[in-house]
Amino acid sequence: MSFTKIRSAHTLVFMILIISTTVSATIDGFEDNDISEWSSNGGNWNVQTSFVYNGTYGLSGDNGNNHAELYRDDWNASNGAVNMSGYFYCEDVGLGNCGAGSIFGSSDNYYATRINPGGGSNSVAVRDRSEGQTIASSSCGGINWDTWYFIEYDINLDDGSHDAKIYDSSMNKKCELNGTDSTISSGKAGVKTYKDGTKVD
Ligand SMILES: [Ca+2]
Ligand SMILES: [Ca+2]
Ligand SMILES: [Ca+2]
Repeated sequence: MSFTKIRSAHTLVFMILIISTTVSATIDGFEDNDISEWSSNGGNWNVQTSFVYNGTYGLSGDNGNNHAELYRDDWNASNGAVNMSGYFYCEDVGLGNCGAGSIFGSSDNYYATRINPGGGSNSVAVRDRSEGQTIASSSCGGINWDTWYFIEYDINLDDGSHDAKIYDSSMNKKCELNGTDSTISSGKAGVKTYKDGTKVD
């Protein structure tokens, strides 16, 4: 390989390192009893002690019959990988549906993967809010009320690929959803509720 080619290869590697970022959005468990590092788009978001997967504290999100989001201010990305994970739970409060899951984007233009115990075949889905588009969905072998699930949701903003894995609380993988889309170029990672009863830890 000529010196010029070696130098070009090095320049390319250097550019990839410079322009590609990774956001590791791992839910921290809320044990500091403080969500001041998060910003909400509607809804009621509270640290509480009644529905907890680990430790003393967990998060609850309610918004009547509507969607609401809670983004962490420092989980910001416009390229590279966004790796989100956490425990999610839907309390059965009698509204028929519930959405609890991970989200990336902005309040009116986002991707979300969520569990929805009342949602029939869409009990798990990856959705693009801006286009009303379902990128992938599955019954996932049944999603139950009042049960903790672990969601691992990875988006690559450079190629538009989505990979969502849903595990039961024993970390047995229930299903995996894959899809590709590239509509959204930037935003923040966070969590999502639909209706009432969403819990996160
Ligand atoms: Ca906790
Ligand atoms: Ca905190
Ligand atoms: Ca789209």
